[in-house]
Amino acid sequence: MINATTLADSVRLLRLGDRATLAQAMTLVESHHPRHQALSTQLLDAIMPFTGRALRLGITGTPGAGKSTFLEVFGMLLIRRGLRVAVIAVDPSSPVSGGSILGDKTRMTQLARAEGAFIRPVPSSGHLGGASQRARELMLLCEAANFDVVIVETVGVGQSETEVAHMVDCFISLQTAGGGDEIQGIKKGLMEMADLIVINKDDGDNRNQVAIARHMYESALHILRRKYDEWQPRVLTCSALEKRGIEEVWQAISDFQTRLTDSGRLKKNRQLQAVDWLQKQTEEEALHLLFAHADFKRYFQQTLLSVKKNDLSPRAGLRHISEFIQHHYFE
Ligand SMILES: Nc1nc2c(ncn2[C@@H]2O[C@H](COP(=O)(O)OP(=O)(O)OP(=O)(O)O)[C@@H](O)[C@H]2O)c(=O)[nH]1
Ligand SMILES: [Mg+2]
Repeated sequence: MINATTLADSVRLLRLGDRATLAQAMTLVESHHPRHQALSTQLLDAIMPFTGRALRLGITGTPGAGKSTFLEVFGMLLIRRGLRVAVIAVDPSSPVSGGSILGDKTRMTQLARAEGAFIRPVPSSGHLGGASQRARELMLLCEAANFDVVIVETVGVGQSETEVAHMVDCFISLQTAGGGDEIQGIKKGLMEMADLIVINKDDGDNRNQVAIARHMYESALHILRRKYDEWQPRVLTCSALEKRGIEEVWQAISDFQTRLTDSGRLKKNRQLQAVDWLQKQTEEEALHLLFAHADFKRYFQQTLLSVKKNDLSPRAGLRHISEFIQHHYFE
């Protein structure tokens, strides 16, 4: 475990790309223990100058869309090109996807063993938000450890998807076709977040369905307002199983990166993301501090009860709580 005396050494090892140190650093940053907070902050401060060099990718898809299979093939393609690849899998143990960590061990075997790769599951910490917020810091650690491409993977449910979209440069939605999947996929919010839509399982009897889905996604994209003037999101198809279409996905990502780097958008996005992160964390922290006061918590619970019993309107309840906060903490 990293401690105050070994911190400098750990940072040095981390920068050399030592994977054991990276894993230890992640454990420290993930820790909720009050004793680890100061050290964790120190570590993140120390690595800050060495972050920002990697390409940050996000990938989302419903359970079973083929994320693990795709990342295995895609990751190995990057490795063969001499790039170091880190995968941060947010919330793979959620009840929805059910036990995928085991699945990943069997599906990302090659990548898991590759010299230049690092795979890290981020277990759901009770509420989805927590896990994906931490993922941002894990991503920075990977950058300091000299990874060229950092991929944050998330299951396509709930807010974790939005949060991941807001911590990466390029956000990829991995889809499947048939059985109404494309209707599911054309959820407005997701379509507007995605920079690339990749329809997987373009093989066997499925190919016709994939062609139809591709057309639907393309039509939908043309109706929607673009996220960036300089980039029209693309729809690609691939078969992770048969290892086809994967190069084309990498090519599209590279085009995206070039386009947004040239326009200066990539840099601007990262600045905005950092500020947004601080804003959200501050709000969370403020709430946390407030509820840490036993007297506030008690008053809050009492007010809830009064509202429940109809003794108080919700509006009046809010005013009482607000006055309590004003009176106790700001006067
Ligand atoms: N036919 C076909 N099957 C695929 C393809 N890619 C993945 N699969 C299969 O789809 C199933 C789910 O694949 P995974 O890679 O585990 O999917 P996932 O998105 O990681 O799923 P979760 O981890 O549960 O969210 C497996 O049985 C894969 O073999 C593909 O390109 N073609
Ligand atoms: Mg998986």
